Amino acid sequence: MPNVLSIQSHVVSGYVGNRAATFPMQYMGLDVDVINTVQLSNHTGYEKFIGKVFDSGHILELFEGLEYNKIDEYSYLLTGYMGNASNVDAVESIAKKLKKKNDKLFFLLDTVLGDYGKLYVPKELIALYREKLVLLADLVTPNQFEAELITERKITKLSDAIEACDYFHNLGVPNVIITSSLLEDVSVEGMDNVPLLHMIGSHMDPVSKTKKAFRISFPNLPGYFTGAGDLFCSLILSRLATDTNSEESGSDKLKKCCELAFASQNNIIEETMKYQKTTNIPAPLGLDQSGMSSELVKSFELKLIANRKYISDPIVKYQAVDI
Ligand code: PXL
Repeated sequence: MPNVLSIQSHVVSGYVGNRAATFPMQYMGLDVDVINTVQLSNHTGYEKFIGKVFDSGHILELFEGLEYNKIDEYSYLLTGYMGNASNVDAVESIAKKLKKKNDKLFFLLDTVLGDYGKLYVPKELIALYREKLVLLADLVTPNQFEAELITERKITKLSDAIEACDYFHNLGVPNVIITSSLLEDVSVEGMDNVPLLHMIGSHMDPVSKTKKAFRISFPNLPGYFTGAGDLFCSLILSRLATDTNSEESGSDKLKKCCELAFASQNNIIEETMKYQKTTNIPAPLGLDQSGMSSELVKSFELKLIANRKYISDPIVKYQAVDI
């Protein structure tokens, strides 16, 4: 039975970080152990948030307890929102130890830095991700903004997105998913009238170095669904962990798992949209939550539990196609 150590934030109310990720992985049958990097009343997009960012000493002491009791062997490590720079160092040390214990450990590094052009962590984390954690990762999942910050190049065309994936491959990361990007030169038949976003996935075989990439194009939905990225990571990890078809190549598996994980996320977001306040919804691009009332922010919280059936049984509306 695959087991996961998930190191992310905790919020009392709402669904970001471990609160968005733990339940889907458990629902998919994985054993999930949880370390919280922060404990806040709610996510940072609300008018106010109260709580603590845990220091790296606290994270390391929890892991020390696991080591002491020899309950520190995992098949998957998932990390997300770190809160501060020293937590990145703590996670680096934990990742190295876990890889030593299990050389097949799969590390999904969600490079949580910000979105829509706005950082929600201290800026020194950008270099720390680039220089430390990325080098240990088996899959990275930046959004467009995060990919641009880490690779230090703008992404406006499909070729830019592919180059960004190659940047990570060249650092030794076999799997890359740019979770959403605006690409001016990609259009899709039958979807001409809607603003599109594109998920770009790329797999490079670590031995043969052969590479295959794909995209999933989908409508840019109006709203600000904080936690959607955390949810996606838990879904793709669950799919990779439970897909037992060993006949497939790594790239076929990534593509198939991505299509299903994306569909689950998309189904849940579409259901969430039915509940959100219908007035005052910001435009889909260049969003800034500051100035939004807590009531409006709350209405974007993912309706994860009510829509749990889509975690295991998504309706696939948007296909992954080779690029
Ligand atoms: O989904 C990213 C995220 C995770 N954790 C916390 C956050 C956010 C985004 O706002 O505030 C605490």
